[in-house]
Amino acid sequence: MTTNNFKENLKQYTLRFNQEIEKYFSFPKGEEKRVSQAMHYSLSCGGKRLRPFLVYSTAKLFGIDFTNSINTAISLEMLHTYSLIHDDLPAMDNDDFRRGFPTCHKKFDEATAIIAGDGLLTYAFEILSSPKTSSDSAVRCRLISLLAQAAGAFNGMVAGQMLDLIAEQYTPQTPNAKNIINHIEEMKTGRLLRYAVEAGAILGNAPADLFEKLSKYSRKIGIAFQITDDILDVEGNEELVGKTLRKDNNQNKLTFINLYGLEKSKQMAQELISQAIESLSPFDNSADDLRQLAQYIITRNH
Ligand code: GRG
Repeated sequence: MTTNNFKENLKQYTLRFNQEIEKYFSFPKGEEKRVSQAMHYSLSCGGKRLRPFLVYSTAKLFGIDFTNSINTAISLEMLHTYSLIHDDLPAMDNDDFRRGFPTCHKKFDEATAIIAGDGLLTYAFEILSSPKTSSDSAVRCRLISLLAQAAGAFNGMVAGQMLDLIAEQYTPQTPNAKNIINHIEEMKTGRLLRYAVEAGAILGNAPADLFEKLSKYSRKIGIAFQITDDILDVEGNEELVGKTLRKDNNQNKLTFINLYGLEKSKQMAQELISQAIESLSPFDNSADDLRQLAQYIITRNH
C-alpha cells in the first residue's frame, strides 16, 4: 500500500466520522442548548481525527468494523476536544484559533467554553458505557477504566498538563530536563494516543502478546508526535497548522528543539517511528495503515 492510499483511507474515514458526529447531538429546546452547540462546534470544526483513526485501524486488525468501533472512537475525540478547548482558555495557552477556526471561548464566551469542555468529557464516558460500544460489559468496563486513567490526574493527561504549567519555570539547563520533558509528553500527549491503540486492541480482544506489541507502537508514536509538534511550532505554516505558532520562541523554554536542536529532534522522531513500525512486525499488510500513519506523524505539515 502506498502513502497515497493511507491518506485516502484517512480522508474517507474522516468524512464518515464527521457525518457520524451529527447522530450524537440532539439539541434541547431550552436556552441550555448553548452548551451543546458549543460542544458540537468544537468537535466538528476541523481536526485530523488521528485518534479515532487509530482506534479504528487497530480494531480492524481483529475484525472490528467502523460501526462497531465508532462509539470508542468518537468518545475519545470528544475527550481530546475537551482538552483542546480548556488548553486554549485565557488561563492556559490563551489561543484565538484552533483547527483553523476561532477557539470555543472566542466563538462563544469563556464560561461557555469551560462547561462545553466539561460536557464533552462527561458525554465521552456516557457514550463509552453504552452497550453499542461493545455487547461485552467487561470490554466496556476496561475501556472506561483505561480512558479515565489515560486522561486523569495521576499519571495521565491532566497530570501532564499540570507538569507542563509548572515547567514554564524550567529551562533546558534545569537538572534532569530531558527526563522531565519526556515524562510530561508521555502523560500530556502520549497517554491519549496510547489509549487510542490499546482501546482498538481491547475492542478486538487482542491476545496479550499482540496487545503488548501494539502498546509499544503507541508509546513510540506518542513521543514522536510531540517532538513533531515542537518542530512544527518552529518550522510550520500558521495557516496550515490552524493556530498561532512560535509562541515557544523563547530559547529558554523547555522544548525538544531547545534541548536537542532541530536536526537532532528530527532524527529522534524518525528513530522512534522506525521502532514503532518495527513493533508491528507480527502483523501482515493489514497493519499498513498503522505503519503509514506512524510515518505521517513526523512528515505532517499540520
Ligand atoms: C482541566 C482546565 C483543565 C484543562 C485541562 C488536560 C488539558 C487541559 C490539556 C491537555 C493538553 C494538551 C492540549 C495537549 C496537546 C496535545 C496535542 C499535541 C494536541 C493536538 O493534537 P492534534 O494535532 O490535533 O491531533 P487535531 O486538531 O488534529 O485533533
